[in-house]
Amino acid sequence: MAEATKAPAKAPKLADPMEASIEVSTQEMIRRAQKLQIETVFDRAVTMKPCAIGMQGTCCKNCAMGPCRLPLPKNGIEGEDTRKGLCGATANTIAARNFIRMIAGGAAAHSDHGRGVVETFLAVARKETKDYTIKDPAKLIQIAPYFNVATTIEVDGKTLDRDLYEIALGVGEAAIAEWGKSEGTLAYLKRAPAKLQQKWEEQGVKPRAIDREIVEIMHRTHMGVDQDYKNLMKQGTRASLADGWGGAMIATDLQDVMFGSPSPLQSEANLGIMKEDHVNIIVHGHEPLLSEMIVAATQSQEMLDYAKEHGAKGIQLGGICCTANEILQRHGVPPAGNYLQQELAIITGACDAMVVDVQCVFQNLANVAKCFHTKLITTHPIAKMEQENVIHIEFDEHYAMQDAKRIVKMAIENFNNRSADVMIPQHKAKQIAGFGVESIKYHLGGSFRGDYYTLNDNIINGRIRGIAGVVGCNNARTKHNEEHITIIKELIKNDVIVLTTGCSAITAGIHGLLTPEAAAVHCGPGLAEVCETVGIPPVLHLGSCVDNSRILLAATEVVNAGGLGDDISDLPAAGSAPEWMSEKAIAIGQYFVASGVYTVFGYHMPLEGAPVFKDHLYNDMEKIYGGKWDCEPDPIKHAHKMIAHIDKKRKELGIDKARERVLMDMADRQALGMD
Ligand code: BF8
Repeated sequence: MAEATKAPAKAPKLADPMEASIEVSTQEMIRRAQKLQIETVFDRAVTMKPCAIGMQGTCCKNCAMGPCRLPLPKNGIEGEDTRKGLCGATANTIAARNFIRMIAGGAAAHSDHGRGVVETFLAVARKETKDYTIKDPAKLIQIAPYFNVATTIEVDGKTLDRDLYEIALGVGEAAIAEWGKSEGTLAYLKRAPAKLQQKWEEQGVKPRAIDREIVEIMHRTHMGVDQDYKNLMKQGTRASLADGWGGAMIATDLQDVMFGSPSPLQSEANLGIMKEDHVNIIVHGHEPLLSEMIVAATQSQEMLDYAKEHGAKGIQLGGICCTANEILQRHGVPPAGNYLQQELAIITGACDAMVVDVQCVFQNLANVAKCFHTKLITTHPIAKMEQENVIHIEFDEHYAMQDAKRIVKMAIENFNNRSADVMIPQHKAKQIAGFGVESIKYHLGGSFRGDYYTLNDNIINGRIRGIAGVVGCNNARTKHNEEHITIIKELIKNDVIVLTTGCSAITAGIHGLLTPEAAAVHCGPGLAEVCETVGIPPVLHLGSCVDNSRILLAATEVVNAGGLGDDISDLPAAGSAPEWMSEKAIAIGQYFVASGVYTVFGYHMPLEGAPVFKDHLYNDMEKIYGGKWDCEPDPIKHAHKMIAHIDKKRKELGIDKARERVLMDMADRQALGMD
């Protein structure tokens, strides 16, 4: 082509920082990236639109006769739905296959993480590693009976405590069998309310072994196997329960046993936690096995001296995604950001090393790291990157501290190689994190009964209208953080206490909602009064995404404490994942639904192309398990759908009038100038 006729090179489309995020440091870093001509996920979201048929959930690529695409006709379907793939698969079959394959992906991710935790736990029990130990023996003793492991022994007619490491070995061996045992059902199902266990039994969805349920999804969704969306969903449900009440719950518990159960502690959140005059190490991903050691290494005198020798004032450790939540809840290490801020941490120019393990890690980190001095280090044998600038240091739990020190040293030695101007956004917020089933009991428990009685009492008397779990990711197709924050604020304004995990929890921290002081500013009068009395934030950080199991157990404690029905589905409670994006979110959503929780997702659900299957999830599920799916992208409407559900449950429990009385009392008191 002659030079003159060449079309002028088009400038790439760039994200508008103000449209991309509500969060100021994120906006600042997007602007800096664009100035430096470094592409981020926010720009890619502008240039690449999602596939319209995939969005509807009705593209089948499970065999080479396809991909078969079954979009919904523009004017909907009149009469019989005649759409089918080459094999005859209906839109319902295709959407259900795709949906439960997402569950398989999510359940596999959480559960494989859990398997790694159990393997390390076994190494501890067998005393093969000296770097980890048993930090919470009480939790070990608490969970042992579920695995049929005795915690005492009889000697000469006397009952004695059994050796902790013997108990640990028994628990570890029984726990690892949960992935592949050939008989029975998962041990932790017994922790659920009896009525819920009964429902699972009747439906035939009690998971047998974790791996088996995931493999069976892959089999059933293979070309030409299960062609009944209801039957496919049964398996999806079974695999999701194998995640929530299986792999994820075991991961949480054994992490607590090895690293300590969290209790409330103070920290900070956002990119502003990075320090120009410190060596900045960012750990990112999901597994706390290595990051626990990195925390210890960065606090060692040897490493601090080494950092000073290199001219740094100290070492600042920060986290991204759920690795951040793990080390936050146990050590107070501040998160530097959530999922969509991972590239931005490097764009500060001050990230001396980013250490990643598994899940939610952008491959583009390697391209961004190339523009700076940042060492990008992969550590897990199942998660490497093809780019040449990425360093792989494989982590071995038997040499955990040695590996951690090697990584920290590498970061320190990189401190003086900073190539670009450092620009760390000066925004961070204070937060209280580290809540769990036990600490909720402690803070909100009755002084006499020592259980969830006071929490229940406050729900029954209406000061707390209900409980919401707000969890999950960010998604570059929605405005970063906006849905999370709008929904959470609307809930607490309406006296709904919020339990949060994952990136939603990091978001709440960044926006200042994880402090007791937030109650007076954002809460309705009832919730504000409770928070003030017991000194807790209105939004409780319960950890990482595998720690959603804590929410299941907290809900069960509420049921057991009495007065609010006899199943999770009776509670004035609802779940939400406002900006979800990962397959893990779908697995979590389904185990919450199958545990009786009304669960609302934001953005969209890949179901629009299969209205009958969608109706199965949005309506039939409630008749079966008491929980159901919903989707609402508008955050205010989203929150009010949850509140309407909470109010419906209050009415069913006969406690709706109590709340009216509380509010009337409040108004009366205000009128009398008593408040
Ligand atoms: O597991 S919330 S973006 S980091 S998937 Fe990923 Fe989603 Fe964040 Fe934690 Ni959970």
